Amino acid sequence: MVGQQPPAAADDRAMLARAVECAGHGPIVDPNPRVGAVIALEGRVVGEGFHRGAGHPHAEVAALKAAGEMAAGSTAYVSLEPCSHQGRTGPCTTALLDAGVARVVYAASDPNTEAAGGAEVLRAAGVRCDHVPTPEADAVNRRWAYAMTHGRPFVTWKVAATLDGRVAARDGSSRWITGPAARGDVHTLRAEAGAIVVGTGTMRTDDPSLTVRTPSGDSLPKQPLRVVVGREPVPDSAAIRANDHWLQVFSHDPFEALAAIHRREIRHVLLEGGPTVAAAWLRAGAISEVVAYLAPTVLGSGPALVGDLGISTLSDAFGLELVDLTRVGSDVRLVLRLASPSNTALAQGV
Ligand code: AOF
Ligand code: ZN
Repeated sequence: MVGQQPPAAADDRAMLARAVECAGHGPIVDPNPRVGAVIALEGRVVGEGFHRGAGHPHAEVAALKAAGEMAAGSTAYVSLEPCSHQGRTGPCTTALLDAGVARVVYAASDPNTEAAGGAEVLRAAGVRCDHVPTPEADAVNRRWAYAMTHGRPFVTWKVAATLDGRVAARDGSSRWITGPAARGDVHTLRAEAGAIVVGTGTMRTDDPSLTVRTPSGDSLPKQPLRVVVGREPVPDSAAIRANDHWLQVFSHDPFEALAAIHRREIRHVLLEGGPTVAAAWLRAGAISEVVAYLAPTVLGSGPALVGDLGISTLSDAFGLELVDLTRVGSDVRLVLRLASPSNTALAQGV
């Protein structure tokens, strides 16, 4: 009897949770999403797979390969709707049909219009296909999905300031506001980003090299693209010139920079610009997330972490939602999300 019953939803969720776990093995920095797949026959896992990045087989294909003959009559659990397009690789719908999969359960819909529609293709071919959304499946590709939906990368603004919100002293010194633990944490942030953006102002005052290092201090093999925004020339002696993986966008329009980055199939940008760039990007609604390190020091003077936003009254303050608060060494790290820019008085007013 058991085999004739439709599988319980709890089993579907457990299999999807495993598929999402598999997805997590994929690279964080990649043009493609992280996707995992589990092939189950009579409630038993007979194959698993995940996507190793653009150009590699999709998760479904990897899992089908692992399942071999056992894929016939199986249920395929995929963390993302199977693709139905010919991209760098062939359509997963075809692979699933060719393998004789009887049922497909997927968690997240595909926001990439070029690849979406796989569920309908499978149903039209007579395969039962169920959509079971889960928060975990959405979370694993949150930034990628944003980039697909908006046609530009997801932006995290990282800032380090004193307790009174200063990012530099009056004499311009700014390099070591936070302690070593927070500075190490920044490398983890950078390692998750496909590009790091700074303004020409930061370039001139801090001369950052923007290289990403592992916790042991080695340079990361796959460095993010360094992007300088603004019309000021980058000095010949600038540290950023020491490597060729950088570019300058001669514009103050955040969306021009983001378009240039998006064209390179980069989905997540870490904005490390100074107060002027931060203000421009905030006002434009280009920032989705803020990671703020606050040091237990007070300066009393020096530039604030963000420049003038054109706000004159408290009720127009730029509202952020606190999603995490962690002590990092002797500093504090806040992670904040921005409400949709269209909901803020600020974005409407500028
Ligand atoms: C993946 N991995 O496991 C699945 C994806 O250029 P392509 O051929 O690799 O296609 C990329 C698109 O395929 C991707 O943006 C997403 O919409 C869809 N599904 N992608 O990278 C996978 N299942
Ligand atoms: Zn696919």
